[in-house]
Amino acid sequence: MPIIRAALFDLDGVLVDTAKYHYLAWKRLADELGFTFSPEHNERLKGVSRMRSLEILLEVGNLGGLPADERETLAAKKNAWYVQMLGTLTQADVLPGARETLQSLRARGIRTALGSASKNAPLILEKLGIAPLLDAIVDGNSAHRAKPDPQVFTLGAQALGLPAAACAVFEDAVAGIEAAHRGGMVAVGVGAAEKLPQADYHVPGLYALDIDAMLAHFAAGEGRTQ
Ligand code: B16
Ligand code: MG
Repeated sequence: MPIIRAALFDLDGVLVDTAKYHYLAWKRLADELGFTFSPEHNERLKGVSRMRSLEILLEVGNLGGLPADERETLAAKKNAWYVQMLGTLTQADVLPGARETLQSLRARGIRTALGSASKNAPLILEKLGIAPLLDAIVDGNSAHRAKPDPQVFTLGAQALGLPAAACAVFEDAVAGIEAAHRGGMVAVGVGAAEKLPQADYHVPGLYALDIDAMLAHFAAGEGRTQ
């Protein structure tokens, strides 16, 4: 019967859509390496760390097994293109309902935190102007174990001083839902429900979130469905 006292948010796909920029940068790298990288391939990179994303991309191009230093160079190249694209982000790029959700949660005394795999999270938050709405920020710079490992969310709960059982995680990726569950937290799937069957509660986007209905759902003991 979880009483939710904290909400932990994934970044890409939940608060902002940076997946399109990740895709353009990875595709440019694949083009340079001489193979096709499709939007379908890109789905496999969502919520996955930068180096693991590169490994998946190289598998697609049958280039697995490159030495570590070459992989580092390729990842750095992709990141430089991606960071250049982030330069165009503005406050208008916050996904619909995200800013209002953070504000409403805090107005009710529910604490908020970021739990993102991205090492670029500080830059993205600054561009979006939403860092002041987050009580704690955990990202790829402070968490080193990639989702589905729960580290990014466990550190968020710790930073807020709250037990995992009091936390709800908002995620758009299967690996993130699994991370929440492994960390002992309930998970709200953001996006198409059929893509996130393991989530304990679903919303198509934060614009559609009814906070009262969600809190009642979890307070009624409708927590973990798995
Ligand atoms: P970076 P999230 C994730 O963000 C992205 O979904 C994923 O595509 C990306 O590879 C990962 O961050 C690392 O990002 O290269 O900026 O460190 O969904 O966990 O907020
Ligand atoms: Mg995500």
